[in-house]
Amino acid sequence: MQLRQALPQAVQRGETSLHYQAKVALASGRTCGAEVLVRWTHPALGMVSPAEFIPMAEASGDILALGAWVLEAALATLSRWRREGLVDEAFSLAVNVSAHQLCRPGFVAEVHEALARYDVPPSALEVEVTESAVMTDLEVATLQLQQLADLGVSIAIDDFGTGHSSLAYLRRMPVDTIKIDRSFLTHLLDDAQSHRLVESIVAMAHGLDCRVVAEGIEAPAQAASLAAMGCEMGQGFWFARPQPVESFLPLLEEYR
Ligand code: G
Ligand code: G
Ligand code: NA
Ligand code: MN
Repeated sequence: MQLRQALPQAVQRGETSLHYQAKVALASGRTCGAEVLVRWTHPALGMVSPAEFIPMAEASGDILALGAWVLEAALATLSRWRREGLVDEAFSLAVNVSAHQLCRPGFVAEVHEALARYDVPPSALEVEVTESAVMTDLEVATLQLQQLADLGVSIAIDDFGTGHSSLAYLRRMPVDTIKIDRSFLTHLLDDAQSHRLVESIVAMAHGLDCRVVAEGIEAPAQAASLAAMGCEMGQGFWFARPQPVESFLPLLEEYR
């Protein structure tokens, strides 16, 4: 209850911050982007997990203000990194967008306006939506994603393979990237069926002209196995944990 009451003010009080997790090209080992993950440091309770407060914010509608802040803060950061030459033209930041945000009229215009204001090319922004967010209102979601894609923003399907969705929608949507959920990696190395399942997801994604990101890579052998399948990118504790900007930047230098 305490959390739910404090949530609407969290952003205004400056209690929210962003963490960054590297996305690594598996063939070269280079960091080619990052996912932005929001954090909330409650004055009394300390760091609250987004797994706890995101569903809360989605239920209360606070996700709209929170999501707008995340987008704003992410673009401000990316704009600065680009100006300071810390990242190259191809570096992209991925922002998680919930169903509520995606389906709100005006969302695309907001994104467009913010990109222009921060002088960030649309291709440097990726929007991550889960299968379930897309299925909440397939028609509106498809329309909005198409408009984002028309701007030049990249679209990624997050937690792929875990939602209740029809594969048919994938073909009709402007999806650039499929992110294989980390649960698929648990037995990648010790179970032949798991291996074949991930291989099939990669092949299917490629069949739809999508790039593949594997989430939750915790061991180098997993990275090698995925690279051998042709999976383009990886994300996970083996490469880097989600971390605040101060510790993320040196890591960027190191991998570049
Ligand atoms: O950050 P962590 O790694 O604990 O993330 C937990 C969950 O919170 C993930 O499912 C992630 O997608 C979600 N999440 C993190 N940041 C954001 C955000 O800015 N917006 C939305 N909608 N979800 C987020
Ligand atoms: O739902 P989404 O994929 O956006 O969630 C990202 C979540 O996954 C964050 O909570 C992040 O901390 C977590 N995460 C990122 N890399 C790894 C990893 O290698 N292993 C595990 N167990 N969790 C990870
Ligand atoms: Na995500
Ligand atoms: Mn994910």
